[in-house]
Parts: sequence; structure tokens; C-alpha cells
Amino acid sequence: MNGEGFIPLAFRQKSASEMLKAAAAFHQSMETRRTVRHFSDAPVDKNIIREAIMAASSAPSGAHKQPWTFCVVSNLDLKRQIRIAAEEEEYENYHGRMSEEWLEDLKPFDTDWKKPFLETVPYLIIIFKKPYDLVNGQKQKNYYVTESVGLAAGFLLVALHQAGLATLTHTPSPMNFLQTILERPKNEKPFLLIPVGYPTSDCQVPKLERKSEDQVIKWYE
Ligand code: IYR
Repeated sequence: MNGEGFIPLAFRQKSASEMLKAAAAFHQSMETRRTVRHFSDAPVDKNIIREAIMAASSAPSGAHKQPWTFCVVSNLDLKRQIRIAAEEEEYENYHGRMSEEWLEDLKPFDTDWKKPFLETVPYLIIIFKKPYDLVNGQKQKNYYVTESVGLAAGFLLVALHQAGLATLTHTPSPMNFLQTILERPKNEKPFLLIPVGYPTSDCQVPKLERKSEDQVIKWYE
């Protein structure tokens, strides 16, 4: 495959034992990742956030369109505005918009409409997805946008975890208010709101079981 648009792949072959060790170590690290809802206000080095986002932005995307924008909010007034708007929506969700079944399913997580962490955390990362790009006022189509942005979001959670930070994947619904507060262009739609910081020293998380290997893997040999 020769051609001007190609370069050699940077790939280092690892030994089988090195590969297994790396895979197992990564698995162990990921087993310790938890969704956190109790954050301290301790500051976080902006460069860690920058590195993690650029790692996220290396995710594969449809036709390599990279249809995402990561808004990083540390400004107190903006965090407050986001908290107020999110709590208004969540109040409605918890008082009628969510079904009884849904509320029952959420009981183990001890959540409610109040979201104080939106102000406490040093950083809120809001990922926007771009169904199309706007280039000189012209619409240019993006592809597999939800899949692409979902992958980037996953990369981001992993990168932040590896860096030693805690995250919450928060989806206040609807979340159009983020587009307004952050003054994003009309081709950007809010995808995920991720508070990032350190957990409080007494942070507790729900006692959850993860599905077993048998439940999640089907081998076809
Ligand atoms: N968005 C609400 C409700 C909520 C919904 C699901 I599904 C969760 O896994 C957790 C919460 C909230 O953030 O409280």
C-alpha cells in the first residue's frame, strides 16, 4: 500500500508474556475505577486535564472527522449557572418525569435532584458532539457521530483514571442548557457532562457487583 497519504505504522511487537502482564495490569487498574459523586474542591493541575483530553481526542472516529469539542469549565460563575440549570431539570426528572421503575433502579445509588458537586469540583468537562461541521457557513457531514464521541468519552474516563482522578458520567436531561450557557454553535449538541476531581477523603461508593466473565463473554471457537 504505497501512496502519498500513508506512513509506516508505529507498532512495537511485545512478547506474549509482556502482553498478558500488560492486559492483566490494565484490567486490575480498571477494576478500581468507580463513578464518584462526592468530590473535594482540591485543585487539579490543568495540564493533566489537557493531556487526558488530547488522549481522548485520539479516539477513532467516522471518516476521521473527530466530531467532538471538549469544554473545560473551572470558572465559578459558570459552574454555578450549570448547577442551577441542571438541578432545575433534575428536580423535574425526580418529581414525575422518571418512571417508578427507573426511580426504583436508581435506589442503590442514593442519587437525587441536588447536584452540589457541579460547583465543588475543580473541573467540569462537557463533551459536545457535532452531527455536522460548519465550514464558512457550509454544512459538512460527520459520520457515526454517537459511536465516535462515545469512544472519545470512554478514552477520557480511562485517561483521567490512569492519571489518578475521579469522574462522574453525568447526564442531566434534557441538557440543552449547556449549549446556551457555554454559548456553543448550533452544530454542537451536549453529549456528556463529566465532573472531574479528587474524591472526598470519606467518599463512599455503592457496593456493586460487576457481571462475570460467563455473563459478558461468549466465545465462538
Ligand atoms: N440523571 C439523573 C438520574 C440518573 C439516571 C441514571 I440511568 C443513572 O445511572 C444515575 C442517575 C441524575 O444524575 O441524578
